Amino acid sequence: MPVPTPADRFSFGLWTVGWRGQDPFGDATRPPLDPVESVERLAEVGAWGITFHDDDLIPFGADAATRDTLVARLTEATARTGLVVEMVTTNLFTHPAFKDGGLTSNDRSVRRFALRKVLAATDLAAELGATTFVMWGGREGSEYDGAKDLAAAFDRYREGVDTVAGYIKDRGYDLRIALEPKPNEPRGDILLPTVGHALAFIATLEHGDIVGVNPETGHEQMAGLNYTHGLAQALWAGKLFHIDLNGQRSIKYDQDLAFGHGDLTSAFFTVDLLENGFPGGGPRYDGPRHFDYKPSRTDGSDGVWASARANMETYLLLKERALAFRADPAVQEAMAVSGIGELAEPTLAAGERAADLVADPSAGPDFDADAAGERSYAFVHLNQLALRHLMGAR
Ligand code: 3MF
Ligand code: MG
Ligand code: MG
Ligand code: MG
Repeated sequence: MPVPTPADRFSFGLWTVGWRGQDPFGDATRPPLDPVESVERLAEVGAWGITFHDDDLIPFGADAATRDTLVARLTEATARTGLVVEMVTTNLFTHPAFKDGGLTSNDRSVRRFALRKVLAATDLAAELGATTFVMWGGREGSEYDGAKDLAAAFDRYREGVDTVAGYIKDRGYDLRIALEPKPNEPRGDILLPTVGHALAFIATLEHGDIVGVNPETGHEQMAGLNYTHGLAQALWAGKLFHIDLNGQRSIKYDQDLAFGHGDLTSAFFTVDLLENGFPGGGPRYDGPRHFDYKPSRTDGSDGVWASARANMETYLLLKERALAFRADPAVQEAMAVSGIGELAEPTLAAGERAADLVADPSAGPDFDADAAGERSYAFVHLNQLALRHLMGAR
C-alpha cells in the first residue's frame, strides 16, 4: 500500500480524530483525546498538517493565561513533530448563545460577541502561521422561513465577512478566508448552502479578493450535487482556497465518512481533477489535501488512527490510478473520440462577432443538424476505462 509522507500535504482537523462519537441519540463511545497526542499520532501516520477550531484547543471562555499555556503546548508539539498548522477556524456553533447564528443571529449582542470571537481566531491563526482561515456558518440559518429577515441576514453576513477580511488586511496577516458551504445540519436550512451560493455571495463583498471557498465532499453531496463540479467551478473562478475531503452516501444526514467510503467513482474524479487538473490545462489546486471526516463511533481508539490512515491511503491509491488513467493511450484515444479537447476551442473565430455568426450559413441553414445528432460521443466507453483503472483492471 502507498505510504503517506509530508510531501503529500495531508492535513486533518483536530475535531476529526478527536471526535468522541457523541450524536443526537447517543453518548460518546471514546475517551477524550489530548490535542498534543493527536499531533503526535498524526505525525506518526504520515500527515503533514493540522487544523482546528479555536475551541478545539482553548475551551470556550478560558482566560488569557490558559489560552497562552495551551497555545504554547501545541506549538511545542508541532515544532517537535514537524507538523504545520495550515488552517484555523472559529467555533460559532456549539455554545447555546449561537443557537440562532453567530454573524446573523437576530440578537445584535450575539453578533458582536461572535464577530469579536472570529477576529480573535484570526489573531491565533496568524500567530501559528496558518495561511487559510475557514468560516463555516453552521448556525447561520433557520428552521422556519418566517424566523429571519433574509435580506438583513445577508447584509449582516456580508458585514461580518468584510469586517474579518478588512481586519486581516489591516493587520497585514498572510491569511485568506475560505467560506464553507453546507445545505443543512445543524440548522434546518443554512445560508450559503452550496459552492454556487457562496461564490455569488463573495462577488458582493468589498474585500472579496481574499475570500474564496472551502468545499466539502459530503456537503455538496447532501444537496444532491456533484462535488467535482463544485471544485471545478471554484477553481475556474480562482476561488478554490481549501478543501474538506470526506465520504457521504447520498442525500441524508452529514455522514463524514472517510474519503472514498461514500461515492468512490466521484472520489476518483475528484482526485483526477486535483492531481491531473483540467484536460486542457487551466487553473490548478495546490493547497493542502485536508480531511474533515469522523472516525465512526463503532470504532474504538485504534480505529481512529486506522481511519486517519484510510483517508490518506485511499487518496494515494486513487492518485496512482488517476495518473495512470490520463497516461493510458487508450484513454487518450477515447478522450479524442469523445471530443474532450474540442471544447477548448472558442466557439467564435478570432475577431468574429455575433453578427458574423448570424451571417454564417454553415452555422445555420447549411448546418447538418441530423448528422450532428448522429454523432456518438462514446462517453460510456470512456467511463468504463475510468472504472477499469479505478478497479485496478488495467
Ligand atoms: C461541519 C463541518 C465543520 C467545518 C469546520 C470548519 C465541524 O459539517 O464541516 O466541521 O468544516 O467548522 O472547517
Ligand atoms: Mg462537514
Ligand atoms: Mg461533513
Ligand atoms: Mg467541513
